[in-house]
Amino acid sequence: MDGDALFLGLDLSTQQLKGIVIDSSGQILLETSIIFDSQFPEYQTTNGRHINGSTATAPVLMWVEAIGLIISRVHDASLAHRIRAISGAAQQHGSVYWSQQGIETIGKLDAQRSLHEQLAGAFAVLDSPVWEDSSTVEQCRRLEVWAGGSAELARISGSAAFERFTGAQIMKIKDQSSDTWSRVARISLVSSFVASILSGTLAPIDASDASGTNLYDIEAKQWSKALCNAIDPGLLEMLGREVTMADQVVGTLSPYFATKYGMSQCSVVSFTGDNPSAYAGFESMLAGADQLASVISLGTSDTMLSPLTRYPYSPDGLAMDAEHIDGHVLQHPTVPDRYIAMLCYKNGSLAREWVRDNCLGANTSGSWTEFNQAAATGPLAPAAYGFYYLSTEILPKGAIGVHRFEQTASTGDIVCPSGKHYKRVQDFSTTSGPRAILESQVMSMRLDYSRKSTKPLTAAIVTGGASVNPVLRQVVADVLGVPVFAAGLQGSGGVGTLAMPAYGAAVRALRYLEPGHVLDGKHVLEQVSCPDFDMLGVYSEVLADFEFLREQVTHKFVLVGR
Ligand code: XUL
Repeated sequence: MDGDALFLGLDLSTQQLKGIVIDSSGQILLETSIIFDSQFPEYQTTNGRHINGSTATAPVLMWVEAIGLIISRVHDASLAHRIRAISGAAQQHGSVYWSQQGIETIGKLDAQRSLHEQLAGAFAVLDSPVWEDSSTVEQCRRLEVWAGGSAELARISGSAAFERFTGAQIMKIKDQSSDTWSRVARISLVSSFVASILSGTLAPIDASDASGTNLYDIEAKQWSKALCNAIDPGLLEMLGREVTMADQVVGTLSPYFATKYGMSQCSVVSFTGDNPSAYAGFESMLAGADQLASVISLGTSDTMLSPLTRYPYSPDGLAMDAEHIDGHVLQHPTVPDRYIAMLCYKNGSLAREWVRDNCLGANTSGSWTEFNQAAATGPLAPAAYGFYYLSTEILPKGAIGVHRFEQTASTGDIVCPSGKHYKRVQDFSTTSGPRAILESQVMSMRLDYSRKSTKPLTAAIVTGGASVNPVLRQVVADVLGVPVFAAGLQGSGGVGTLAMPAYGAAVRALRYLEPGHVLDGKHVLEQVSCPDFDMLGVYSEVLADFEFLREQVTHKFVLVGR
């Protein structure tokens, strides 16, 4: 391989666009981030999006500006001319609505003018629905009726109807305005939208990210014609009939970027969702780890990704528990006959931050150090449990509000399966908030994993911004009862620092040009926590009570805030 060759991986997440440039040994030459709120105050986003009740959107032109800016940063670092392939990741489920003018414009952009100025009229919808949106309850119900029920929709698409999934988002756009809908020429996911801007042509959606739409027939490996047609007879064409895999090329860099930044018309390899990109990234770095470990990503949302070697909902697959179809099954991004079980929790880092800011008591500065000091105690369970659903939760579906329970002698009005009594409290009597949120978040993962997979968990690899928190890592080890690993690069300042959706994408770009290329062992997978089996014993004993209490706060829309 050309020793000069470099590879760019991007990740357009909720709050930022990240770019990582690697060489062919996997070393990082540049890591740069554009934080939407601070870089583009004119779009007035909070944490990268606009929240209006249950509606969550992001300005598509802000994303366009960010794409231009990140490539200019690679250029400013004098690396752009050496890039041979680009791939990327993006938040799952969000949708971008192209106008006919947009399709015509992206291939013939003028390198003298800015991207967003030329693409101002390129979108029929300027505020793209994003994964945090939960305003499509009604559309979800219709989709399930069309599919023949929620279990049947899960069998087809890997998931029951979820508010944030793209199918329901598209239905809402159509329901809201026939005028807007008439101007929609094509629809991209956020991942294929970024690939489209870079390649100057409408990039196909990849199968793994298509699994987050409720419209993709995972076993048939094509869009469900019946579901797409039920929404609109033109929808199949709007989505682009063909889907691709995340290791396939979807185009070459558009002349706009090549001319403006002195780049070669290098390959653009398919973009995919952030979770599948991270998952595939770990697999390619750590041969065989996929068969052993689940990947737990601790970020704006927390996700747990576990390997599946067969599609669980096929008639010859595992019996589907119709009561527990809350999680998701995704097509593996690069291996056609493999799948991923995904559990997604919306109230991840933002909820942890809320507890840090609100639950440490007076005379504290609200720092992570103080949060960790308060959290680094032994198990709080069974003495108390805390559920912090600041925005409508995905898992358990529809849960909202802050709910705290404390054990009482025998006077509490809630009697759990173990016979222990609990009462709801407005606030804990001590500063238990930090410990309670970490425990309850990870106990939820343990509970939901047991409903999704028959395989015992053997190890967890943690990634994402919050995965550097040692107390959280230890809670993961103790509640799940498995060793916890984090990945990094030698000399990069420690494990747990690898931004995997973007890094995984850079590796896919590298591997596209040199299939089977083995990264030369500079990666480290280090055990960062070891389970304490006494603590594990406590959590195992209280799991049924935890499940019972979580049931109490699901679909009960009471906000017990501070
Ligand atoms: C996954 C999900 C989130 C987003 C975050 O289903 O909705 O994890 O992908 O970017």
